Amino acid sequence: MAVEILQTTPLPPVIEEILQRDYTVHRLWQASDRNALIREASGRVRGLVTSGSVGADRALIEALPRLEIISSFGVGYDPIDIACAKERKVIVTNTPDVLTDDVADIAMVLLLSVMRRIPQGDQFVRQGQWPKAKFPLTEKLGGKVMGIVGLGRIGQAIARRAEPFGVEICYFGPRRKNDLPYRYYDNLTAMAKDVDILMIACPGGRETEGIVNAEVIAALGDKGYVVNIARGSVVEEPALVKALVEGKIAGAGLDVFADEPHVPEALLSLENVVLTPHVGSGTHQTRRAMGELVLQNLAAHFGGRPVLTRVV
Ligand code: 8YV
Repeated sequence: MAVEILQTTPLPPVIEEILQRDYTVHRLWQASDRNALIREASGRVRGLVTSGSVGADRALIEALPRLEIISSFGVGYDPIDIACAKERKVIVTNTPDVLTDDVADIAMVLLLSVMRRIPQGDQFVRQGQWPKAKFPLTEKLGGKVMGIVGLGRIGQAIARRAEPFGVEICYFGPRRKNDLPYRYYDNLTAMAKDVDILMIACPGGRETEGIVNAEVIAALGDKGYVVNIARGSVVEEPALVKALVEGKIAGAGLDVFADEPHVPEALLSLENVVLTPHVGSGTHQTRRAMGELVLQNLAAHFGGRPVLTRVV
């Protein structure tokens, strides 16, 4: 008898194929009656496959009495109730490392796009304005100071990319990292005052909720840029939108939002923002690698071996 898995969200097709071949899979997002599906399968489901966007709340975890493992697609696990998983002795795994480079790439792309006004340049050419007018000058990246909020794997990968552009790096986080050569701040407002770019790369969740608040944004000032590739929850979004609308900061590159897939209406008409639909890890290669890790964690657990990338 194949192990029964509850799956909350689709995965890349090659991964789906293997999942369906090796397990009996209940596809929650396709169920016309979610609760009925959970009730019917709850006594048999031993694995939950979810993502860093969908997660698993207490109600779902508690509805599955035989649950042993939550294998999540994504590095962030903020929408998974970790406390509940611990109480229930459910293993939680995520997909770190394999997506670090792509997310760091998107961070640099967003930063350069907003500073160099790439979307506007593209429109300028397409709309036939080039023969008639000169494209306005933009902002140089080299020589700027970047303050990274959260110097974890992704933050460090961004630092490694930014340095060769001539960017000076400093960081804010819960603790100083003595093995890294960058200046540390234990106060986010103080760092925002000293930098040109606030690069948000920390985990989401309660500990970082709203830490980039109105005070931090004001400290960054009207020459400052915000880039967020982490979670919308880290930023007080209304304060950021207000600062952008009023020109209190220079611009923002945003891949994540408070209420995805909904983006604040006010941002849509602004010239000083570049918006992407949470695609940091969104390449064929990386999504496949993430999916493989989801499968490997499940296979390890149900094969009686330690999982590869355990959160708790
Ligand atoms: C994924 C992410 O797109 O890894 C994360 O935490 O936010 C992204 O890589 C997401 O988890 C999948 O929905």
